[in-house]
Amino acid sequence: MRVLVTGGAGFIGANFVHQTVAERPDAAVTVLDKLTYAGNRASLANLESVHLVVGDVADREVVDPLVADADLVVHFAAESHNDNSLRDPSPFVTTNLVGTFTLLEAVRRHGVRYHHISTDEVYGDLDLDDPAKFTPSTPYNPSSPYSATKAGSDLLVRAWVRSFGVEATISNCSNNYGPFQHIEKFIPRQITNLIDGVKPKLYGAGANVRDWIHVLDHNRAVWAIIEKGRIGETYLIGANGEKNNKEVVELILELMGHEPDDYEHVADRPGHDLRYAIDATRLREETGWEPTFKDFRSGLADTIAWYRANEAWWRPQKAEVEAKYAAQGQ
Ligand code: NAD
Ligand code: TDX
Repeated sequence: MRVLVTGGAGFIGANFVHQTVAERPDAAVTVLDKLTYAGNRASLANLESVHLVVGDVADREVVDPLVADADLVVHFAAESHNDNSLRDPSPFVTTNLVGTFTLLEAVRRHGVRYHHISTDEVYGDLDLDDPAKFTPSTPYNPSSPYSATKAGSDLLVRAWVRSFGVEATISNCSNNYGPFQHIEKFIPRQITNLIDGVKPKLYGAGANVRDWIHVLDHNRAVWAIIEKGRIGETYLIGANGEKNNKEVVELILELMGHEPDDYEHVADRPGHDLRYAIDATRLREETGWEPTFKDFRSGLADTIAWYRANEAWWRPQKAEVEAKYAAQGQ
């Protein structure tokens, strides 16, 4: 099977490529990645069988021949960071909307199976004391330019299924953690701050809740949907991992040998979503998928060990990332 993975040099995509090469010897993997600030060639080191094409998913000339040569497209490429989308929404519109449109037109022309990677943020947020979780029928209500462009890309996929018969599935996953995550994101930012002797930075009071899932479990669910999912359907991926940000920072501090209150409160994110929570019943019932990382504490300990052992991978970006945050009081 020829698999085209877009965004395969980013966090989740690179893990997907490693898992696919290790577990599916019948898959020939090509990665299409623009290598933006978030893409890193080093995340695909030692994968000689993988063909990396450096290019833009919004560029029809690049996309068309690659899709024509594929049996399956798995679309991870995106501008993915909320804080960046508040500073400059422009690349979010181009990559997340025009990029998805360009891929959909190519899979339509060539009759190729397509899986669309999306996020729980398309549903907006939940109150802290609301017993509800997101389900596939929750109305879309995105808050940030990032989540609005992801929501728009999901709707394009649905329209291309209905109007043109494109064979597509969509998955909306909760917050991922694990190796190869860019250090602008919450968990790796705090781990690398502590390695540098800097206090973790908590937005606002730290009461916001995220539903954490290990990246390897996300990707296993993606393969389960590709193999067992129904065309045209949306599957929510989550592992019942709700924690507030303060609890996560306290756990990182404890696991790294510091006092649990040794962090700083910094300026909050404008429009900061309060809580995300996933009901993954459809995924579990239709595909039999179950998470394998059931203990957040040990998954986090492994992640901390990975960042300690792979300083050469993240060090070149640290000063620039922190300078951007400092400029906005974070
Ligand atoms: P990331 O920012 O780490 O990686 C994105 C990758 O896409 C990078 O390698 C980048 O170079 C590439 N890219 C960006 N613009 C491109 C373009 N125009 N053409 C080609 N390549 C381009 O992101 P991630 O955290 O790995 O997220 C991957 C996908 O998963 C995204 O679609 C995101 O919305 C979704 N998602 C992420 C999470 C999470 O917790 N990180 C949760 C749910 C869904
Ligand atoms: O330094 C920080 N301090 C802090 O308190 C940072 C960077 C973040 N935060 C808070 C903001 C959020 O409540 O931590 C939480 C997680 O922040 P991010 O890692 O930026 O993730 P989030 O905004 O929740 O979005 C993530 O999950 C959904 C991914 O980045 C998205 O790509 C995905 O769609």
